[in-house]
Amino acid sequence: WLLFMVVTLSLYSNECLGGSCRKSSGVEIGEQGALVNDEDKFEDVGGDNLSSDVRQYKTSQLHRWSHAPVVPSIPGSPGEMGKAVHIPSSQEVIMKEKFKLNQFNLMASDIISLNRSLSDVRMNECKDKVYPKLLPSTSIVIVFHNEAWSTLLRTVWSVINRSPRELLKEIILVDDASEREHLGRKLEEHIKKLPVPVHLFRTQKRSGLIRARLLGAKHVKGQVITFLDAHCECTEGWLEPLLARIVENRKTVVCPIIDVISDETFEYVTASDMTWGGFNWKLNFRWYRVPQREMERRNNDRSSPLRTPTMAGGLFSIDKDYFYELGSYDEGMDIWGGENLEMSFRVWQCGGILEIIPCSHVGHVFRDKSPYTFPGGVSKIVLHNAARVAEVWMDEWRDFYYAMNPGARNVPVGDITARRGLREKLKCKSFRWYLENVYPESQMPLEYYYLGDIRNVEIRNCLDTMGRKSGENLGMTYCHNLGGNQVFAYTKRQQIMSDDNCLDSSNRNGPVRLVRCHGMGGNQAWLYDEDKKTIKHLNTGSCLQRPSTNDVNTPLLRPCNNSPGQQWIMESDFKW
Ligand code: UD2
Ligand code: MN
Repeated sequence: WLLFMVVTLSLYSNECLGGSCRKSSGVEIGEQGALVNDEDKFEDVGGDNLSSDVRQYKTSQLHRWSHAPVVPSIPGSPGEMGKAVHIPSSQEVIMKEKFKLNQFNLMASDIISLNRSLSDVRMNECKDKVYPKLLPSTSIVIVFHNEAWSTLLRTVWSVINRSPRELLKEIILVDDASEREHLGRKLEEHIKKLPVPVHLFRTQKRSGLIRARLLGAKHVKGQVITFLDAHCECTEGWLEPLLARIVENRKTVVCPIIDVISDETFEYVTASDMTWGGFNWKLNFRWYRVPQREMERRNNDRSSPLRTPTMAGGLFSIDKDYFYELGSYDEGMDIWGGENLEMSFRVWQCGGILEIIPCSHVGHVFRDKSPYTFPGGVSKIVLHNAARVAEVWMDEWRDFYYAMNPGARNVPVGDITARRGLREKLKCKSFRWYLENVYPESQMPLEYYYLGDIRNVEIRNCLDTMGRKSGENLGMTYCHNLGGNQVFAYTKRQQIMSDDNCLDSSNRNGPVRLVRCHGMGGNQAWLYDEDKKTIKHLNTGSCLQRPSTNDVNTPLLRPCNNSPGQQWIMESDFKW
């Protein structure tokens, strides 16, 4: 039994706004110490409660939403207007020490006020937009494990200061079994004094961000759930466009543009509006450039909603009822990872729409490393979560995941019958449909002849990316039969791909390189002759040949001569 201690704290609202007003004063402590068992922990609270449906918010009346910060910041303080903070070199040692606590510059963060100002980063078209006068209210759900005080509270304050009060139902904090003193009583006392209702719930033992979010979502009273990470800063006008879009179509799941708060200086840096979400064979979320196709669909209006194949995962709004209709989250996922792609595939395949709203900007502290523990081991947890995504949603394309991740087969996926049942119940479309209609630019080829290693007949070695990046040479080494760097797909478009790179050559006698796949043929088109076992480079007419000397392991192009050094076997020994 997983036991959760649920502590509701501090409901203080000084004003009665909007139609659905619930007056309360002072501090309300409810359900303190209540123990909720496994079974009803994740009960479906959306269900038939249609009173919260955003459909009732359809209106033609428009409104110019504006609001002043609840607590104005002090001009001239460090980091104001999102500027960088620099720590004097005399304090570098302690700065570096503190960095390790959260994997960001905690000292810089602590110097900046909790309600620092940010500049209005929106493009001009956005500043002129008007939104419906009637918008649903939202509850902000923020989960955290061992978050720093200043980043957590700055997230909260940025919500308070830059959201229209009538749209902000409450802020729900979920402490996922943190071990830091400041997140205990001190936090409980602090949130009581905040000018909007802030509730704090705690998981009794570490449950991971997915189950922590489910706990938070369960207590949501607003019509829309908005999830944020615990180290974010919302900018001017971030909320209205998200809510307005959901009112237009309640099955739209919307994300802001996620800007970058520097982990070194806490400078607020605007991100490009020309990137969208994709993923690679390892099932990592990745940003890629928005294709021309999507720009045309939007009539080249960069301020209009951008349909994205996947979302980063941390920052999005969703109609509360739709969240549950769609199967909330996979509670079989632990700690971190995978839930972002899971929800992305699920939204698209099951009839929803996933968008980035370019008029909404929220900053996030991106880190190079994870600061917290992964009980049971990082790779085991991440592979377990990803396998659940692959097994439930990706049909035969799950092979790419298993082929790319040596060892993934040995990680148990757990019971997935409920999630497969959900897919059935919602009559969700296939992954092929998703690739064809939502993400034709995907790194996962729609049609392919072969997936596996490519072995040279003469020296019995295999092509190997050696983990190198785009622009670097292809390698070759003994065949290990484990997949990973030795897995290639030979596609119907005549590419030989490894993840998002393709074999590429621009010289009839040159080395073969790995270059980001462009899908346009050209230097990336190869013809495999099953009888002759040759791999011919179409542009130059040369053949792929094993490296000529033993100390250089880069495969080359040479005039075709039918020698065994130019013969390749596309047959796999390994199982995925
Ligand atoms: C990204 C997402 C994050 C999540 C993750 C994949 C953004 C900006 N961030 O990674 O939201 O989708 O991908 O899972 O899109 N946390 C817990 N309990 C845990 C571990 C984490 O409560 O056991 C909290 C953590 O304190 C943070 C949130 O979950 O507030 C997200 O974790 P992260 O910041 O480490 O994830 P990030 O930004 O690397
Ligand atoms: Mn984060």
